[in-house]
Amino acid sequence: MSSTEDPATPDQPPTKKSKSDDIDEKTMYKNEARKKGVVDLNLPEGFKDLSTVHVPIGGLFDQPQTGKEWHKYKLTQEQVDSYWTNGYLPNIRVLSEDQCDKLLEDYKVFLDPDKLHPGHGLFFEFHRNQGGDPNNVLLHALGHWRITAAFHDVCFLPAIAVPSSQLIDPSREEVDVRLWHDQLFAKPAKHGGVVAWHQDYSYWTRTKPMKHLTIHIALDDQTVENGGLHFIPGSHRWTRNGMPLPITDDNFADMESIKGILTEEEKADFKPTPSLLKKGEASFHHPLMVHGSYSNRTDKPRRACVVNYFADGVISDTDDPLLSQKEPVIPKGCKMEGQFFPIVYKPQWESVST
Ligand SMILES: O=C(O)CCC(=O)C(=O)O
Repeated sequence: MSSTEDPATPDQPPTKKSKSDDIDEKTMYKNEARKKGVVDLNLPEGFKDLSTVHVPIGGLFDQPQTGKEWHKYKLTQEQVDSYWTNGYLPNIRVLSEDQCDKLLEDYKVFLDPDKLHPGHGLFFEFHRNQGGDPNNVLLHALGHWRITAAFHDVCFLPAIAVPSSQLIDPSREEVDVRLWHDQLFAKPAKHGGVVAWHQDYSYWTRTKPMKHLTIHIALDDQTVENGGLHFIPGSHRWTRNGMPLPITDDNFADMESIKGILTEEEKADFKPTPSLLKKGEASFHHPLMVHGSYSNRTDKPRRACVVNYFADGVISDTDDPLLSQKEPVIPKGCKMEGQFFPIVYKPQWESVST
């Protein structure tokens, strides 16, 4: 561990007594899918929770030292315009093959059915098979940045944090960016499951305003055959009274479920487009972008890691726990900050001249 633990991490969650003290389990877990993924395991003595460290730990990439080094990660105006027109921006190289392999070493431990990672108790959620069908397996987890150094550092990767600052605010101002959470999505060879069509912000209305963004990083080449990520271009304009589309399948298992809530016009515009990411490439997508993926029937696994960010200034819109039942609540109306929501990039870092 480096000596670079963030000295400026005063942003502790507010400590006033919250209503959550009185919430029963039924209210806390809004759906069965979340309840199934609850992780409750004691950690080995001395196991460090890496979410207390708000700078890269080192090892995965070289942290930029000058404004010029930060600048080289910026998107062109054409890329920014394309994001706002289509709702997503695919095929941006953010990791080398070697960096992906390093992450896959950690991934293999998480996928091991016979033993748990010693830090397993730090996951916010862990679903070994989200849909429950043994013929359509989808591993889905949140919180691994707390557990391994390489996944910790992905959340601070300049190649995703700098572009996010350009894309995350609908005003198109470049803004300070914070981590919301990370995710793993893995489909095993031959019997990998689907991820049903959804908009991410349908799951995130407990935070507002909507200044959020998702980065999906392929750790294996993605194809149509192995269940690569697909988008519905333009669907980031689909809302219901200013709100996202309702969630149609908590377990991500039914690709057809969204059809029941689309208008005729939306159905006509429903044109799934594969992103065909290569290993180490990422796509950036809008919080209202409808996306999903089909099953993996190939003889190789399809693994991805996802980082979700929001703009600094986003507030909590709930007195319920935000990520799991174990962390302190951020009361409704209070700023999202503290141990689990570090700053990952500030545009002012680009002004450093030496
Ligand atoms: O891995 C998948 O196919 C789905 C991932 C996803 O929902 C996302 O990247 O937001």
